[in-house]
Amino acid sequence: MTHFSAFSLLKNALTGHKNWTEQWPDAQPKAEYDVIIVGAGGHGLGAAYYLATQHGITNIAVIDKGWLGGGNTGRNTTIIRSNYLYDESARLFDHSVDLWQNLSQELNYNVMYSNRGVLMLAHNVHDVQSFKRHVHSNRLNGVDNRWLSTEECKEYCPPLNISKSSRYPVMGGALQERAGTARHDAVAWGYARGAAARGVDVIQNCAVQAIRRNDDGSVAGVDTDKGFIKAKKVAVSASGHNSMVMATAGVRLPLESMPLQALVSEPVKPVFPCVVMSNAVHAYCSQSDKGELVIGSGTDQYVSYGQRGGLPLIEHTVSAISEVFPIFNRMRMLRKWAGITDNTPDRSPIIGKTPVPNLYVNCGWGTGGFKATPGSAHVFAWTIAKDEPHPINAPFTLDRFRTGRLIDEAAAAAVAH
Ligand code: FAD
Ligand code: PYC
Repeated sequence: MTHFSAFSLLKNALTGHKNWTEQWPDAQPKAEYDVIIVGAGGHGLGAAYYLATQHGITNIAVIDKGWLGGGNTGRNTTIIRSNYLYDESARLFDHSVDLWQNLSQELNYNVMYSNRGVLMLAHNVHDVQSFKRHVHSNRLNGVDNRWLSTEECKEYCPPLNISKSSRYPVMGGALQERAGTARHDAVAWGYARGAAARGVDVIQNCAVQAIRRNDDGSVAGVDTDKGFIKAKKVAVSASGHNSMVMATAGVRLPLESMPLQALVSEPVKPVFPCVVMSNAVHAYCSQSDKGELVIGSGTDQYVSYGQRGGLPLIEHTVSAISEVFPIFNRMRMLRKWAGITDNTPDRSPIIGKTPVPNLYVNCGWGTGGFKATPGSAHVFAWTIAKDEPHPINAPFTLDRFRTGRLIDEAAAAAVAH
């Protein structure tokens, strides 16, 4: 594996970039693995990476029905933050924000993490009370978050419309300065490259059709397009399709799958220095390093596996953006897309063991799992390796929907769903 450095960049530039080696081999399945991970998104690839680097387990296959990073990891709008309300979530998401800080160095791969700050706007008294509650709760948990007045919001984000006569005037906002964005594809590629270099097989274009169980009920392996593959342990991280994959093992998940759309504008010079989210008018915006405005809002309000989404929601989103940032009124939109999000009733993920011995699941990230990729992958790897949850993911059980110990983060999820 090439080690990326200023020297290797220079050397390859001088030879016309013709001698770079492949970043990961196109692996074909072996007959048997210690661990099979279903889904080569950031969470699945990251879990394989941490299993290899932190637990010494390298006989692993990460299997994807499409190309790696082609699910929600490559479709999301890359917002990273940890300003969630409850202690359990603050620990999980802030663990991730901590890992984001040095992820490029860890992977020797530039994931372009940029802590440009995420500002969440308040437009009514309820928003003000709710965000102030989040600010206080976050600070008690050691998570940075502070309240900005309307004028301070404008100072932080100059394109913001703070006119008092607008339909939903800005009444202030909660700012997390350590929050920001990263390059989504690079996260999948960096983890894939790091895992493959340690012996992990990344197998693309191979759908898992069913999880097979032994007579004693434990996991036997997976049936795939390329035949049966035996495994001591199977871990499912197949966003959008987790309930279907897990149902083949007889495990019912409390998930509703819905399309979440996003769109980007034509590229323009740097004009938007941070990330702004407005839950009340249903829109959020940042600017990519290419110059495109990256825009989104809530999920389509119906259950679907169609990775397209409907136009009414896009129309609603751009009208909300025009309201909050009138200077973008005449921008042209270049493209839009959707991903399928798996949503739990309490809008928190499920990471842990399942009723089936040696079967693990990491799902229910809804509209907000990209930010959690390193932290979730790290604790998921621990859970798989030790057959017990890491203290950080211990509360995020499947069982909580039976016991009632829910972690209701609907407000902090911020994106309506
Ligand atoms: P994925 O990246 O979806 O990977 C799962 C993989 O499983 C896929 O590659 C899929 O092909 C594979 N798979 C499925 N079924 C099978 C099968 N039967 N066999 C083999 N493979 C299978 N989160 C944030 O934190 N911030 C954001 O700004 C943000 N914006 C978003 C915007 C949009 C438009 C969308 C759709 C999502 C957004 N999210 C955001 C959510 C975030 O993208 C996801 O929660 C996160 O990427 C999930 O990662 P993952 O690795 O679990 O899943
Ligand atoms: O979870 O912050 C988030 C988010 C932003 C856009 C989609 N999800």
